[in-house]
Amino acid sequence: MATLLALWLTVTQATQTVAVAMQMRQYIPDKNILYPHHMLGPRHPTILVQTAGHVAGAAYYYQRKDITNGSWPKNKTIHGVSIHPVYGGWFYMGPVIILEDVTCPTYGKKEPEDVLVDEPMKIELLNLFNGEWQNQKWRDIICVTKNYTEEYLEYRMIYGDGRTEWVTKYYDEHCPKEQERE
Ligand code: B12
Repeated sequence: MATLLALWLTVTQATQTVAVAMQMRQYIPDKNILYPHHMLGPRHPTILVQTAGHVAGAAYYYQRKDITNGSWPKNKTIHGVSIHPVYGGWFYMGPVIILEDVTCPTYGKKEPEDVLVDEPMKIELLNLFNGEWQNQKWRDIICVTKNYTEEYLEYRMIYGDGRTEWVTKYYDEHCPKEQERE
């Protein structure tokens, strides 16, 4: 029987994750690479990367249902957020790759590290992520040693078609043209 092993990639830059996924495409069928941005419908992504990160033991997924003393109105949606023990919130949750027919008997289950000491801190994280995520403070809920570059942050704050425009401009300004390379 086929054994499925989901690999979880945690890196600080989305470009690195995408580059890895692109290389893997030579060996792994497209259907086995699940991209986080791919949606089947509203609130229905192909892959729940935060849940995947939690069960893989990579980053703890903090959710409203874990809070006993929250004061949010019942009908208010509070989006959950994952925190990595080293990168805090400064990481991108990349594609999940399914490896078929791969077994790894030594690969045991790993619990994610709950890095927030008490419930008030967890409430603060959820409030920052839901109320004022633009100021990026949620990412610094614990002390981190690494974070995103200014350019990458700028890119993440753009939605839709603006991203292609931004990347084209960035490429034109930073990457040498063919004739300049010679
Ligand atoms: C749609 C989406 C949005 C939408 C809607 C917001 C939302 N959070 O739904 C919009 C465009 C507004 C958005 C904005 C942002 N987003 Co967004 N978004 C997503 C996306 C693509 C899907 C989220 C979703 O719809 N989930 C479906 C719901 C139903 O899942 P759920 O609430 O987790 O429920 C499941 C779990 O509870 C699970 N479950 C049940 N019981 C248990 C028990 C346990 C123990 C566990 C672990 C799980 C579990 O079952 C439920 C489903 O049945 C994800 C990527 C992804 N593929 O997951 C990124 C994602 C959540 N976003 C992310 C980010 C960073 C942002 C922004 C900050 C953007 C930015 N530029 O920086 C803002 C923040 C706004 C906000 N307050 O949420 C990151 C979060 C990273 C992190 N550290 O957690 C993700 C993971 C993207 C990524 N690849 O890194 N986002």
